[in-house]
Amino acid sequence: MDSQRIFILVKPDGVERGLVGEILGRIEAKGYKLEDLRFMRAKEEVLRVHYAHLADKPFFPEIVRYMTRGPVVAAIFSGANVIEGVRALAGATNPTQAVPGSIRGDLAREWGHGNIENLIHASDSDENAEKEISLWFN
Ligand code: DGI
Repeated sequence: MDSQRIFILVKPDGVERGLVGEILGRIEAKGYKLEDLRFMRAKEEVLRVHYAHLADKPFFPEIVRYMTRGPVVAAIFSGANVIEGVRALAGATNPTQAVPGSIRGDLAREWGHGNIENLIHASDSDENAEKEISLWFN
């Protein structure tokens, strides 16, 4: 893959904890190119499309509460195999299981209230990256 794009979000916990620079910095330091950046509030109707694969899960209302409780930072990065690379930087969904060295492994943990707060969203395929870019950057 010559060049590819990925959509990422620094979630509300990342903004609250002052980790925006650290998270974007790790992706930049790896060598990926920042293409666009926006500070915003996530809208519930956008989250319903973004997380359509989770919309019927019992924890979906918690995700909406979490993702709308404060601002997020949306960004687009590009580079060869950027999706695989950024997802490796992000680490596993559950921050307890995310390996040290990854963003979630180094900077996130479980808080004991059931909801997973894991600092960053990163697209998992070319198709989803392009869909998410049009959804969030319309
Ligand atoms: O690609 P990821 O963001 O790592 O994971 P995903 O798209 O499967 O899940 C999106 C978000 O939904 C994730 O960051 C946290 C939440 N989530 C996923 N699976 C679970 C979950 N939350 C709870 N409480 N339980 C789950 O099993």
